[in-house]
Amino acid sequence: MKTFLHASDLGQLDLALQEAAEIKKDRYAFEHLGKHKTALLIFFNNSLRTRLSTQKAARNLGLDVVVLDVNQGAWKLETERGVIMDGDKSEHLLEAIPVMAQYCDLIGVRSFAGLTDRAADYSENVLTQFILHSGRPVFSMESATAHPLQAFADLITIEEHKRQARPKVVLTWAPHPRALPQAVPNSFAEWMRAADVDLVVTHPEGYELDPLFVGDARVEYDQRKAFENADFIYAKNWSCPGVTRPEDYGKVISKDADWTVDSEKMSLTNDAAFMHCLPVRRNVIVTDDVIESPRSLVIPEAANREISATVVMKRLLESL
Ligand code: AN0
Ligand code: CP
Repeated sequence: MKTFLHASDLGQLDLALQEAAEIKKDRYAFEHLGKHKTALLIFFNNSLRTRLSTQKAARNLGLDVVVLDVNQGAWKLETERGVIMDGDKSEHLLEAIPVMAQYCDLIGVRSFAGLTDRAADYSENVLTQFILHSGRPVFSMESATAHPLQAFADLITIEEHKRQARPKVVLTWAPHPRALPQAVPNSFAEWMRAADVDLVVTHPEGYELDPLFVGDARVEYDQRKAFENADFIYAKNWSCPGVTRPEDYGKVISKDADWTVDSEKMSLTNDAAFMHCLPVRRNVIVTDDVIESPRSLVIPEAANREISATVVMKRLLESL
């Protein structure tokens, strides 16, 4: 595996899940693979879980790790080719990427969507430049359209906690005061479609996800109806994907507090587990009692980020 962006990059998901279970039992089993090798983790945006879990995963594999916060201490980077660089940006990605590649063997990139130019975001402009110009295996640590390390961790968590062979998994939009990317729901939908689950997506009209990710998954606009008999409720806010109305791309078109996940709605489910990738705004996305309930999986889900990252970097190291 040379790049990690989509579920298909891992090949057969059941084998990847088996590998994850083995690594969880003995997370240092592949410590020899990273000897005298370095992972470079580049953050264009904030992170708590990805920053910590990916470093831990790299150490599990015996890798050295270098973390770069582009916005803290590096030169401001231009990402568009052809720009006259007489503004505040001192260096272009086209030089920075091959330079950074000199000092490492693997590269992880966090670079969120700008949420103004749909075509640029959906072409994965920044991640693609790393793939083209680094000559190194590159993995997304949440890029413009996808958060595959999160979706893989979510799948591992569902596999560990499911009570039936083919659980009903509901991806529900929830309100948020600020515009957030579509990366998490995109990847979650993509990975659930690739896995053996019954996926239902629920959101207000106008929040339709890109067909590239959501495919022909069932969409139910009535959130309460979607929750009926659910085994897993996966909450997330996302901004308008601009599928039905391109002019609304990246905007907050609803803040409807009736979409907050609360215990009354959870009571419609099949005693469903609650999931969220975190960070989460309490009493906006989900009420205190639901996130604190024994059916909340948010902490085990975050713990599995170390496991998903270990499997992914193991696969990348094996490709060197
Ligand atoms: C980001 C998002 O919604 O994509 C990161 C989630 C893992 N969330 C925020 O910016 C709050
Ligand atoms: N879930 C997740 O990716 O969290 P961070 O943004 O804190 O890394």
